[in-house]
Amino acid sequence: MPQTIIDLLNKGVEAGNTDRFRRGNLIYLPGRSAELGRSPDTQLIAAGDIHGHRRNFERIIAFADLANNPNRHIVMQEIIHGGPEDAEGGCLSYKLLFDAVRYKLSFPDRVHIIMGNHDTSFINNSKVMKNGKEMNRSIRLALEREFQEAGDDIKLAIKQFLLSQPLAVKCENRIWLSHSLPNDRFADKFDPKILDRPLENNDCEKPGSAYLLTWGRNMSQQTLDKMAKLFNVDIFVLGHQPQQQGWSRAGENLIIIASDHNHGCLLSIDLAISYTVETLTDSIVPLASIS
Ligand SMILES: [Mn+2]
Repeated sequence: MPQTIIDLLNKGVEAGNTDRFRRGNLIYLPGRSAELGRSPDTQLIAAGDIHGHRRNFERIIAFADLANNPNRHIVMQEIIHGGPEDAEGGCLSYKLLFDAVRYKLSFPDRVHIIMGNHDTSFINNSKVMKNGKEMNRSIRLALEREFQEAGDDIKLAIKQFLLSQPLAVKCENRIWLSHSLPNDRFADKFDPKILDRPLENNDCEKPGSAYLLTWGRNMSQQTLDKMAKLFNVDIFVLGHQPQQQGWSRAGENLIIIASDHNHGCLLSIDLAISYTVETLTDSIVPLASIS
């Protein structure tokens, strides 16, 4: 059983590295083109933070229906930390991570799981709080209880999977998706070369650029404009910052979405057309509307 999980995670690493839309640590999604085929349903389903919310994970997968939509992609993020707990209060969200990896393996070039800041905490075994609880310790204790002497090997395999994740998705129609962006104070410290080279542990530690890209909050319009210029995009779709209503417009060029509670939502993006933030807002789908 532990070896099956380790094999699964290792296959997840391999699938991420050989994803045919991956360029360095970016996923590049073309518009309607030969590469994606000529189907009119060339779409991207984008989810926000999931945090162990299995019901929403299932709704997102049901909505995407990748099996019947061969030109449709899906982006997920922040799968871990939250949801069911074991008898000692340990975080069981690794089970959902394993299922997300299985989903990736079913559609290896169309399921893209990007790095979140909770992933960076797991990678570096550092603290991260959620609802007053230190989640890194919580998930590690649960893993040790379930896997016993294989716990260290499982934790290593999880870490390697998380470190192998792409950092962002860049669409030809000038939409960018990542967990977050550097905050104002660190915008100048962000090194875009992080997008082109293999990630190392310290890239995920403050002030490493993978850390900066996943931990920023409350970016000013000036920072948003600066990052849009740097990445050569028009619109940001991010997670990370909690959204009680499921989403918000948090800048002239920014939509934040969340998928980790009953008011969560997803975005259904047509990769073949151009958007304004206003028209993209019309593409928000409440998860509660999906059976
Ligand atoms: Mn986050």
